[in-house]
Amino acid sequence: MSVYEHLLETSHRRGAAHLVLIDPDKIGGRELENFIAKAVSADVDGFLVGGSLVVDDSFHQCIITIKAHTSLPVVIFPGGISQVSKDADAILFLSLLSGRNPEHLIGSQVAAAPVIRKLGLEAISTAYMLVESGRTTSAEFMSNTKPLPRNKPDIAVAHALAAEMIGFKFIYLEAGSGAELSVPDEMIAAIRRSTRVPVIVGGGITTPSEARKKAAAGAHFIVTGTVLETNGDARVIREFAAAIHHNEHSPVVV
Ligand code: 1GP
Repeated sequence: MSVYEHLLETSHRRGAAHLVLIDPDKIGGRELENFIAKAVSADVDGFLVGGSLVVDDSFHQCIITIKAHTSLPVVIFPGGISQVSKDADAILFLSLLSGRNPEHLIGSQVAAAPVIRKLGLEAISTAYMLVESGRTTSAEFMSNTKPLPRNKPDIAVAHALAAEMIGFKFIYLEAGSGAELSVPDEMIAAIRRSTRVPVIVGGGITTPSEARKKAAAGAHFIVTGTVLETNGDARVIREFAAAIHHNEHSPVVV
Protein backbone atom coordinates (compact mmCIF):
# COMPACT_ATOMS: atom_id res chain seq x y z
CA MET A 1 0.00 0.00 0.00
CA SER A 2 1.37 3.45 -0.84
CA VAL A 3 1.70 6.10 1.86
CA TYR A 4 -1.07 8.02 0.10
CA GLU A 5 -3.42 5.02 0.27
CA HIS A 6 -2.49 4.42 3.89
CA LEU A 7 -3.30 8.05 4.81
CA LEU A 8 -6.64 7.90 3.01
CA GLU A 9 -7.55 4.60 4.64
CA THR A 10 -6.78 6.07 8.07
CA SER A 11 -8.85 9.18 7.42
CA HIS A 12 -11.77 7.13 6.13
CA ARG A 13 -11.70 4.72 9.06
CA ARG A 14 -11.42 7.37 11.78
CA GLY A 15 -13.63 10.07 10.21
CA ALA A 16 -10.61 12.35 9.80
CA ALA A 17 -6.91 12.02 10.60
CA HIS A 18 -4.59 14.11 12.76
CA LEU A 19 -1.22 15.03 11.31
CA VAL A 20 1.32 16.79 13.53
CA LEU A 21 3.69 19.28 11.91
CA ILE A 22 7.28 19.25 13.12
CA ASP A 23 9.43 22.26 12.24
CA PRO A 24 13.09 21.17 12.48
CA ASP A 25 14.06 24.74 13.39
CA LYS A 26 11.94 24.65 16.49
CA ILE A 27 12.61 21.22 18.03
CA GLY A 28 15.35 18.61 17.96
CA GLY A 29 17.39 16.12 19.98
CA ARG A 30 15.98 14.63 23.15
CA GLU A 31 13.08 17.09 23.18
CA LEU A 32 11.99 15.85 19.74
CA GLU A 33 12.31 12.22 20.81
CA ASN A 34 10.11 12.84 23.85
CA PHE A 35 7.56 14.74 21.82
CA ILE A 36 7.27 11.99 19.20
CA ALA A 37 6.81 9.35 21.90
CA LYS A 38 4.02 11.43 23.47
CA ALA A 39 2.32 12.08 20.13
CA VAL A 40 2.39 8.38 19.22
CA SER A 41 0.92 7.39 22.57
CA ALA A 42 -1.70 10.13 22.15
CA ASP A 43 -2.97 8.40 19.00
CA VAL A 44 -1.97 10.83 16.22
CA ASP A 45 -1.95 9.47 12.67
CA GLY A 46 1.28 10.77 11.17
CA PHE A 47 3.86 13.52 11.00
CA LEU A 48 4.59 16.28 8.52
CA VAL A 49 8.10 17.72 8.58
CA GLY A 50 9.10 21.10 7.16
CA GLY A 51 9.28 24.83 7.69
CA SER A 52 9.35 28.13 5.80
CA LEU A 53 12.96 28.67 6.85
CA VAL A 54 15.18 25.74 8.09
CA VAL A 55 18.41 27.44 8.60
CA ASP A 56 20.79 24.58 9.27
CA ASP A 57 21.27 20.90 8.46
CA SER A 58 18.73 19.83 11.08
CA PHE A 59 16.19 18.70 8.46
CA HIS A 60 17.64 15.29 7.61
CA GLN A 61 18.49 14.52 11.24
CA CYS A 62 14.97 15.46 12.27
CA ILE A 63 13.49 12.89 9.86
CA ILE A 64 15.87 10.20 11.09
CA THR A 65 14.99 10.93 14.72
CA ILE A 66 11.25 10.76 14.07
CA LYS A 67 11.53 7.57 12.02
CA ALA A 68 13.51 5.96 14.85
CA HIS A 69 10.60 6.52 17.23
CA THR A 70 7.52 5.67 15.20
CA SER A 71 6.18 3.50 12.42
CA LEU A 72 3.51 6.12 11.59
CA PRO A 73 3.92 7.89 8.22
CA VAL A 74 6.55 10.64 8.18
CA VAL A 75 5.84 12.93 5.24
CA ILE A 76 7.91 15.89 4.08
CA PHE A 77 5.99 19.15 3.85
CA PRO A 78 8.71 21.12 2.09
CA GLY A 79 9.30 24.81 2.67
CA GLY A 80 11.92 24.78 -0.09
CA ILE A 81 13.68 22.48 -2.52
CA SER A 82 16.47 21.63 -0.07
CA GLN A 83 13.93 19.91 2.17
CA VAL A 84 14.16 16.37 0.83
CA SER A 85 15.37 13.26 2.61
CA LYS A 86 15.51 9.64 1.51
CA ASP A 87 14.57 8.57 5.01
CA ALA A 88 11.07 10.06 4.86
CA ASP A 89 8.14 7.89 3.75
CA ALA A 90 6.81 10.38 1.19
CA ILE A 91 6.80 14.04 0.22
CA LEU A 92 3.89 16.38 -0.42
CA PHE A 93 4.78 17.56 -3.92
CA LEU A 94 3.31 21.03 -3.53
CA SER A 95 2.26 23.49 -6.18
CA LEU A 96 1.14 26.85 -4.79
CA LEU A 97 -2.06 26.91 -6.78
CA SER A 98 -3.59 29.94 -5.04
CA GLY A 99 -0.70 32.11 -6.25
CA ARG A 100 0.46 33.36 -9.60
CA ASN A 101 4.16 33.04 -8.98
CA PRO A 102 5.55 30.65 -11.64
CA GLU A 103 8.49 29.69 -9.43
CA HIS A 104 6.11 28.19 -6.87
CA LEU A 105 3.66 26.79 -9.43
CA ILE A 106 6.19 24.78 -11.45
CA GLY A 107 9.77 26.16 -11.20
CA SER A 108 10.82 24.59 -7.90
CA GLN A 109 8.98 21.39 -8.84
CA VAL A 110 11.10 20.95 -11.98
CA ALA A 111 14.25 21.48 -9.94
CA ALA A 112 13.16 19.03 -7.22
CA ALA A 113 11.58 16.23 -9.32
CA PRO A 114 14.80 14.53 -10.48
CA VAL A 115 16.17 14.54 -6.93
CA ILE A 116 12.96 13.04 -5.55
CA ARG A 117 12.96 10.33 -8.23
CA LYS A 118 16.61 9.52 -7.54
CA LEU A 119 15.91 9.14 -3.83
CA GLY A 120 12.93 6.89 -4.60
CA LEU A 121 10.57 9.02 -2.50
CA GLU A 122 6.82 8.72 -3.02
CA ALA A 123 5.65 12.13 -4.29
CA ILE A 124 2.03 13.03 -3.47
CA SER A 125 0.91 15.86 -5.74
CA THR A 126 -0.75 18.51 -3.61
CA ALA A 127 -2.55 21.69 -4.63
CA TYR A 128 -1.39 24.11 -1.94
CA MET A 129 -3.77 26.99 -1.34
CA LEU A 130 -3.09 29.85 1.02
CA VAL A 131 -6.20 31.34 2.59
CA GLU A 132 -6.36 34.87 3.97
CA SER A 133 -6.07 34.64 7.76
CA GLY A 134 -5.68 38.09 9.31
CA ARG A 135 -2.01 39.09 9.55
CA THR A 136 0.54 38.39 6.79
CA THR A 137 1.87 34.85 7.29
CA SER A 138 5.39 33.54 6.62
CA ALA A 139 4.12 31.37 3.74
CA GLU A 140 2.44 34.37 2.11
CA PHE A 141 5.44 36.64 2.55
CA MET A 142 8.06 34.07 1.51
CA SER A 143 6.09 32.97 -1.57
CA ASN A 144 5.31 36.55 -2.64
CA THR A 145 1.72 35.57 -3.48
CA LYS A 146 -1.74 36.70 -2.48
CA PRO A 147 -3.87 34.29 -0.45
CA LEU A 148 -7.44 33.38 -1.43
CA PRO A 149 -9.98 35.80 0.07
CA ARG A 150 -11.50 34.08 3.12
CA ASN A 151 -15.04 35.36 2.52
CA LYS A 152 -15.22 34.17 -1.12
CA PRO A 153 -15.69 30.39 -1.05
CA ASP A 154 -16.61 30.42 -4.76
CA ILE A 155 -13.08 31.48 -5.67
CA ALA A 156 -11.65 28.72 -3.48
CA VAL A 157 -14.04 26.19 -5.10
CA ALA A 158 -12.90 27.26 -8.59
CA HIS A 159 -9.30 26.60 -7.54
CA ALA A 160 -10.29 23.24 -6.05
CA LEU A 161 -12.06 22.23 -9.27
CA ALA A 162 -8.97 23.18 -11.28
CA ALA A 163 -6.89 21.08 -8.87
CA GLU A 164 -9.19 18.09 -9.45
CA MET A 165 -9.14 18.51 -13.24
CA ILE A 166 -5.35 18.81 -13.32
CA GLY A 167 -5.12 15.63 -11.26
CA PHE A 168 -3.80 16.65 -7.86
CA LYS A 169 -4.13 13.98 -5.16
CA PHE A 170 -4.59 16.35 -2.24
CA ILE A 171 -5.82 19.89 -1.69
CA TYR A 172 -4.08 21.61 1.24
CA LEU A 173 -6.01 24.59 2.59
CA GLU A 174 -3.45 26.60 4.51
CA ALA A 175 -4.12 29.58 6.77
CA GLY A 176 -0.39 29.75 7.58
CA SER A 177 1.57 28.63 10.59
CA GLY A 178 0.46 30.52 13.68
CA ALA A 179 -2.33 32.24 11.73
CA GLU A 180 -4.67 34.54 13.57
CA LEU A 181 -7.72 32.94 11.88
CA SER A 182 -7.99 29.36 10.64
CA VAL A 183 -9.54 28.33 7.29
CA PRO A 184 -13.31 29.04 7.44
CA ASP A 185 -15.49 25.96 7.93
CA GLU A 186 -17.80 27.21 5.14
CA MET A 187 -14.91 27.18 2.67
CA ILE A 188 -13.99 23.61 3.62
CA ALA A 189 -17.63 22.50 3.25
CA ALA A 190 -18.02 24.27 -0.10
CA ILE A 191 -14.91 22.53 -1.46
CA ARG A 192 -16.06 19.16 -0.17
CA ARG A 193 -19.43 19.61 -1.89
CA SER A 194 -17.73 20.43 -5.20
CA THR A 195 -14.77 18.08 -5.55
CA ARG A 196 -13.66 14.57 -4.70
CA VAL A 197 -10.04 15.48 -3.95
CA PRO A 198 -9.14 14.75 -0.30
CA VAL A 199 -8.64 17.92 1.73
CA ILE A 200 -5.94 18.76 4.28
CA VAL A 201 -6.58 21.79 6.51
CA GLY A 202 -3.99 23.56 8.67
CA GLY A 203 -2.87 26.84 10.12
CA GLY A 204 -4.03 28.62 13.26
CA ILE A 205 -6.04 25.73 14.73
CA THR A 206 -5.74 26.26 18.47
CA THR A 207 -8.40 24.15 20.21
CA PRO A 208 -9.72 20.60 19.86
CA SER A 209 -13.24 21.90 19.22
CA GLU A 210 -11.96 24.08 16.36
CA ALA A 211 -10.18 21.04 14.93
CA ARG A 212 -13.34 18.98 15.27
CA LYS A 213 -15.40 21.60 13.41
CA LYS A 214 -12.93 21.51 10.49
CA ALA A 215 -13.20 17.73 10.42
CA ALA A 216 -17.00 17.91 10.62
CA ALA A 217 -17.00 20.45 7.76
CA GLY A 218 -15.33 17.80 5.63
CA ALA A 219 -11.55 18.01 6.12
CA HIS A 220 -9.92 14.59 5.70
CA PHE A 221 -6.78 15.66 7.56
CA ILE A 222 -6.19 18.27 10.25
CA VAL A 223 -2.68 19.61 10.73
CA THR A 224 -1.56 21.12 14.02
CA GLY A 225 1.86 22.66 14.57
CA THR A 226 2.17 25.77 16.70
CA VAL A 227 -0.42 24.81 19.31
CA LEU A 228 1.48 21.64 20.22
CA GLU A 229 4.85 23.43 20.08
CA THR A 230 3.43 25.74 22.73
CA ASN A 231 1.90 22.98 24.83
CA GLY A 232 2.90 19.46 23.86
CA ASP A 233 1.44 17.66 26.87
CA ALA A 234 0.28 14.15 26.03
CA ARG A 235 -3.17 15.09 27.38
CA VAL A 236 -3.48 18.04 24.98
CA ILE A 237 -2.33 16.00 21.98
CA ARG A 238 -4.78 13.27 22.93
CA GLU A 239 -7.65 15.79 23.12
CA PHE A 240 -6.87 17.00 19.59
CA ALA A 241 -6.60 13.49 18.20
CA ALA A 242 -9.84 12.40 19.90
CA ALA A 243 -11.71 15.49 18.63
CA ILE A 244 -10.53 14.90 15.05
CA HIS A 245 -11.37 11.18 15.01
CA HIS A 246 -15.07 11.87 14.79
CA ASN A 247 -16.02 8.37 13.61
CA GLU A 248 -14.91 7.12 17.01
CA HIS A 249 -17.52 9.10 18.96
CA SER A 250 -14.97 10.77 21.18
CA PRO A 251 -16.01 13.47 23.67
CA VAL A 252 -15.67 17.04 22.42
CA VAL A 253 -13.21 19.04 24.47
CA VAL A 254 -13.56 22.82 24.29
C1 1GP B 1 1.33 25.27 8.84
O1 1GP B 1 -0.75 24.18 8.50
C2 1GP B 1 0.40 24.19 9.27
O2 1GP B 1 1.85 25.02 7.59
C3 1GP B 1 0.16 24.23 10.75
O3 1GP B 1 -0.12 25.52 11.22
O4 1GP B 1 1.47 25.94 13.10
O5 1GP B 1 -0.67 27.23 12.93
O6 1GP B 1 -0.70 24.82 13.55
P1 1GP B 1 -0.01 25.88 12.78
